Amino acid sequence: MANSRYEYVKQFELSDTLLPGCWIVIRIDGRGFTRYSQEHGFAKPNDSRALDLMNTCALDVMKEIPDIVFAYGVSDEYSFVIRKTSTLYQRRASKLVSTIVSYFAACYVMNWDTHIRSVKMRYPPAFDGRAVCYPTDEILRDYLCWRQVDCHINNQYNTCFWTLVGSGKSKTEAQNILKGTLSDFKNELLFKDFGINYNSLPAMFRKGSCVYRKRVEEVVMKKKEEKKEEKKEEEEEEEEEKEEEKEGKEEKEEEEEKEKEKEEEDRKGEEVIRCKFKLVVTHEDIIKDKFWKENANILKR
Ligand code: DGT
Ligand code: MG
Ligand code: MG
Ligand code: MG
Ligand code: MG
Repeated sequence: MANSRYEYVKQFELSDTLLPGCWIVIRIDGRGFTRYSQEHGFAKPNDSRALDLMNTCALDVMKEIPDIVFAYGVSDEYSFVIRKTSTLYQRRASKLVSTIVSYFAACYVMNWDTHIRSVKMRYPPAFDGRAVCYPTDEILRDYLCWRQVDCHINNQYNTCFWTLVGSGKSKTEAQNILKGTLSDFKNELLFKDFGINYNSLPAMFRKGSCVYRKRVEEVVMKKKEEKKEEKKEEEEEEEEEKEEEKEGKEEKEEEEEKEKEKEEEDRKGEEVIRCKFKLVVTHEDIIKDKFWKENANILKR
């Protein structure tokens, strides 16, 4: 097909290819969710239904885009980590961001009713998105630490703030009480004045949410059909050998006996251990080495 005289306009499309060999993080964030949360009566400071909804959307995104190896969510945001060697959309930032952010928003609408049953969605949600490259595993981990520390700081502050407000303090009074205070003070305030042990609050609120493929070992019964296939192959091989050797009658009897044994085994089936990678949502510490040692497969990709 001949090019039209208008094709030259393509030159105006500038490249936004992300650096090769780097981790790509796409972070999305709810637009105006301060208002969105209010309008839909989300519990303060954390609404389990709203957070579960975010997690379901993140799972949907990860099922759709297998190059995402890890996701971390807190509040109205989610960070999606795309593997270093991915060539998805030729690593074009605008393609990656727009695909993930629009799919996430669509899932948010689709999944609303199953999570937030009692409230009708009043207006469509929107999310912004950005892409950032991180050149090393260490810096990627520091990025995720940054988000989890942020989760902790905000959650601790917000828990204190809304507990004070709930106890009758005005918002200004609550703000003044918490101004410039350290973590220990806040924990003590919660414990001494309100009997709340911060560490016993739900892990989802304190740690945020991680989505990744976890290696799990499963004991399964190997199917008869599969076994039969294997046996068939074995038998065929044996037969070939035997034909070459041209055996006598005695060996034929042996053969028949073996066959009987095999049939017996087929009936019983066989227990085998299989490794699977199962998509999970967890609320755990991703700052310490422990998580990355236990889930070494995540950064290997
Ligand atoms: P933005 O992102 O610049 O468009 O503005 P916002 O309003 O989305 O602000 P952002 O993203 O910095 O902060 C998230 C807001 O969403 C914050 O005001 C708290 C609210 N939010 C997030 N999760 C919950 C929740 O579970 N319950 C309630 N009540 N509010 C939440
Ligand atoms: Mg924002
Ligand atoms: Mg927001
Ligand atoms: Mg936010
Ligand atoms: Mg198209």
